[in-house]
Amino acid sequence: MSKFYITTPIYYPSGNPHIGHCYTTVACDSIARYKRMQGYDVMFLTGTDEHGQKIEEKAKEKGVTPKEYVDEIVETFKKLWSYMNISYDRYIRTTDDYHVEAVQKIFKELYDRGYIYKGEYKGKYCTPCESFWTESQLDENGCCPECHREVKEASEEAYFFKMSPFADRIEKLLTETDYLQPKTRATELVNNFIKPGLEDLCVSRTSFTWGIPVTFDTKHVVYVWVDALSNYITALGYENEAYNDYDKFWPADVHMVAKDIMRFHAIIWPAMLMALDLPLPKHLAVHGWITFNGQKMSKSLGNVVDPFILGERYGADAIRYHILREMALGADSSFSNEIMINRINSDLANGLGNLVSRTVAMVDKYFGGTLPSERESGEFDDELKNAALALRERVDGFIDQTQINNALAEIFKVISHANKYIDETAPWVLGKDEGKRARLAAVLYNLLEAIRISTTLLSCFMPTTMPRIWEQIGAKESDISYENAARWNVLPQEATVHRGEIIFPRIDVDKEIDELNKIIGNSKKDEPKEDDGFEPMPLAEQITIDDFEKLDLRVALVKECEKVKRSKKLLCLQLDDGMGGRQVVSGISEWYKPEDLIGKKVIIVANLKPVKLCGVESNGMICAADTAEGGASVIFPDQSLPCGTKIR
Ligand code: ME8
Repeated sequence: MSKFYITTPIYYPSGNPHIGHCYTTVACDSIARYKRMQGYDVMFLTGTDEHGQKIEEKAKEKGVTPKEYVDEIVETFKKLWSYMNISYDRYIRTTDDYHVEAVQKIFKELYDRGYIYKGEYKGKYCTPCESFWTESQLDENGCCPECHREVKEASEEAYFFKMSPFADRIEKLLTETDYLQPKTRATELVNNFIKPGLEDLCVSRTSFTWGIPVTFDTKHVVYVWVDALSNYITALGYENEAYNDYDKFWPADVHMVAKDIMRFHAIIWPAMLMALDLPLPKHLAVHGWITFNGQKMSKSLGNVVDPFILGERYGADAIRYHILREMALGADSSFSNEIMINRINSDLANGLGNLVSRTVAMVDKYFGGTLPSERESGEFDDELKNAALALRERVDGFIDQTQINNALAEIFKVISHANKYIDETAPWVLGKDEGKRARLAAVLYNLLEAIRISTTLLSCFMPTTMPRIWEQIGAKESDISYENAARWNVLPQEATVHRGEIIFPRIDVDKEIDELNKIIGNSKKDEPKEDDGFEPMPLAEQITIDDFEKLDLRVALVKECEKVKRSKKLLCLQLDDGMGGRQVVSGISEWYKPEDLIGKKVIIVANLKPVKLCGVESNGMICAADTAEGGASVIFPDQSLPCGTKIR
């Protein structure tokens, strides 16, 4: 049997988990479930990263030991995963004895091989990120380039890991293989870290004790990232006796992480594995952040949405569905209660829920709950059947590329198709005509089959509610399988349904937002209110349609993006405009980082005369809205529009 190994990052138990942690975990869980359904022998690993100065300080503030501190939070993580129906196969804690021993052996091995040496570290240290930075890596305010908080001067005797011997291999890994998903991120890594010369990494600390001691020099503890990254192999039994799965599962098929920790997984982790002479993981899937009011949702920023509260109100599956559907690989996704509730209403209540309840109610009404075996096929049947039968292959493709939002979009296309089929075939008209009973039975049977296929695939993403639908459509356990998801006529000809409760009740948006705001403590609705004091700019002079026609607005994809040197305001973007590509310079650097834009489609004024800005040529302009605060908000069109699409 083929194997499949997928991992989430191991999370810092420095505060309770939030919806951002849920995204990676639910995404990995859905892929793990899908692979299991396909027949793979799956290992799905998650866990907690429990060492480091940050934890030591938090424990001190609370007056408990670091271990007591993490034990309590780890319980909350585990409770949340059980609540969200996360089917992990193994949970690693970096305080587990076997991991500690294995990391000590890994560190010693790297030392014995000559890749780790002793030196002195002087630099800028960011405590929340546990990262040392060089001067050139700091942001424009001299702060941490990752979290933008203050860094402090630090110096200590330390061990270093030689990175430079691996620079060429890592560059090739990022640019010539499909390790990185999406690959568009390779440029920023190569330009920011590899091209300037890979600096040796400081891999031990003496300024605190909550870490794994270096066995041959015990005043040092192992740098928390070396400790943490090793989890992906120690959890399989590498250099320890606790497990025996290394040979079977390594290399990993997918490490999934958000962009904030891409560098560690795209550069440092491969370098460690190369130094140990171990095979490299196959894919690193990097997703964006779930943002809240434009900022990354994070414990330290205090803008966390509590998944327990949301789950209790709408059910874990609705939350799973919403976050999976919203996040496109590579881009950020902004969290809004209002968008979530609207999506639950439109896709789950009106789309799927309605399809199931209408179908089951009609089988009940017209046939007393059991279909007769006579059938008469007719117009529209083949389209529905073909769409449902082609679905599995499409979903397979998107899962292999970790594009879960697209996989879900495909499933919901079939669900919409089935709802449209009800309108096209008008069963309520057939039901009035005794002579059309065989046709009516065929229509309802086709609907049951389309529901069976789509919910079978959907069950990997929404594992709790789908069995309730199967009960209603009378599907047996054996009807639900990967094989049967590409077969028709699986339900018995005389299918029997069982009417049940409404699976996804419609939510009253306004009432619910008010309730939520009371609970979560947001005083405002997500949308800015009309009386926010916003004054629109005076209207410009009138133009004719011919004037407007002179403007050529197009959709373009940001392939590469970097800051223009010597400028605080300018970004230089390489665009795919569907016409051979172009370079555009835009004054939005204060509000957007290159990684916020790479992989996204934007709207450009495509026929502007070229100009030079700070010596860099610009061929066009990125369209953005003026924000009330005097900033710019880039206009992102429908991301499925092809590059070069004209906008009128
Ligand atoms: O970085 N949106 O742990 P961490 C989307 N211990 N995903 C988010 C998110 C958000 N707002 N916030 C967190 C660490 N995540 C290290 C990892 S791995 C060897 C060590 C998710 O608790 C996302 O997957 O800060 C991100 O990569 C991870 O949580 C970081 O979690």
